[in-house]
Amino acid sequence: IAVQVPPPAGQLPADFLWGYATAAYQIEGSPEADGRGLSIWDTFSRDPAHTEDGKSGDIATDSYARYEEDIALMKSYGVTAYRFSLSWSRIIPLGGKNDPVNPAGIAYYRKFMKALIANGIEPMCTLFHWDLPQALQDRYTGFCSRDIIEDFVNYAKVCFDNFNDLVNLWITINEPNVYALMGHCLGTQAPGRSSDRKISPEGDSSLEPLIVGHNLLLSHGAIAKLYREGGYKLPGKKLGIVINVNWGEPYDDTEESLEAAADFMSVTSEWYAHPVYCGDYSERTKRVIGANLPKFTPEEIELVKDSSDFFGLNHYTTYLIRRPSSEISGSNMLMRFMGNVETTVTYPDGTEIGPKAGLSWVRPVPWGFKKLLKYLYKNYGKDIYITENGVICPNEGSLPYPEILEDDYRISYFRDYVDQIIALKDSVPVKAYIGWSFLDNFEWQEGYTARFGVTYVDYEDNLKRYPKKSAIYMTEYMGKAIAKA
Ligand code: PNW
Repeated sequence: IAVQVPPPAGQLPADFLWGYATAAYQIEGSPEADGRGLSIWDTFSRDPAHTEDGKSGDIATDSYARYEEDIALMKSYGVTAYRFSLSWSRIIPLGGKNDPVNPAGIAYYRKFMKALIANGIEPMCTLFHWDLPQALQDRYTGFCSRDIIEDFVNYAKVCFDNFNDLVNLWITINEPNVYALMGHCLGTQAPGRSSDRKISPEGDSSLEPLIVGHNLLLSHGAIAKLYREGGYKLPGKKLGIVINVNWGEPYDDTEESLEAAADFMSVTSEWYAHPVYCGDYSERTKRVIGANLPKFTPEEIELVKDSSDFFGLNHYTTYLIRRPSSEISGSNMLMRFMGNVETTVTYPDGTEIGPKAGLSWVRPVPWGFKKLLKYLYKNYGKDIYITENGVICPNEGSLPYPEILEDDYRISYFRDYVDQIIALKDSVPVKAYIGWSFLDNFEWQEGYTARFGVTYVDYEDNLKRYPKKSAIYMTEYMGKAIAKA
């Protein structure tokens, strides 16, 4: 494929990390290999009603078996880092602190990480990217219970003891906000609990996302304490959390819309970021969520405060925010958890915020990313690691091979977003840019219908991998943008 690559707008420092991300359940397959236990995503996605194409992650991209081929391809892309997650139920099949550790799972991930390092790729390792061991969900309803904290800390300790010599960059949790809302409010993701859709037989779970969020934060704080006090935080090593933050731009310049946008930012990101960086829920989050928001004790505030060495940011898009035209009904939980606001992509004059993409919720709005980076650095003062950023081209799901490789829309998205980092390089310290995703994969409730990869995976022909045009473009663009050591 011929690709025109213009010179980047400026230089990033030589130690800037660049690469792609994936998550265990989305790529590994091999659900029974080497003594793996069941996770809530096995259970959830094996019900065909739960995914767009009725398919589960049982096969995914078969990356558990094909890791050598995948790493070779990654190396050919010139990346310097790879963000992946560990499958908790491969390491402790039943999940808990009194359950046996699985040596085969540990051996596998050690072999895998060593292969990355041997190829010059820095492992960026996430402990929990949503695939909770099913046994813990069954035992005490997973993150609904405080019992999860000790079990999660124990799992983290097993990982630190076995992999810390190979990992400099640890991530505790991927997107606690998305896990709490999708899994315990909308019910569109595992464990599929929802007050609106009543997927779970237990029925009402209206307080659940608040409790789940709280237990995710406490788990993160306890793991950070173990990491620091347990002697794992050696020079050059870091541990943090990853939060998904989209930018909320006021719909118009009325006071009402400014307040609505602030409320949106408060409950989508501040809910998690404020405790982690400042020690408690923010006053605005307390006000917007109301009396049901759990309270931290003074000891817990100390535990979660300043518990992340960096701001791990997953960012995809920007919305226009206004107050809803009509009263939000009590059952519309998501709305309430979004700060009693309405999101739209259309300005008052009818123009749209960005071109339509292949999924309804993500449109390219690079200027929103720039505003967000400034906002996050001003509020939290931490180095920022972009741990996910990506898009799907319009029609990408239905295009045949080889046309599907011509993803110019993704190229523009990546270039425009990277250019914001370059533009801010003297004012906002961004240390890494990790795109979502290394390859097309199991996109949760969308099944295999949504292709976020820079690598096309042919699900009809033995999962063969083909670099899309964006992969080729990014290799050259980032190669030029990052200064040589
Ligand atoms: C992330 N939003 O989730 C996840 O970390 C990935 O596993 C996933 O495949 C990827 O994004 C693409 O969806 C998100 O509503 C879920 O803005 C929701 C949003 C963003 C990211």
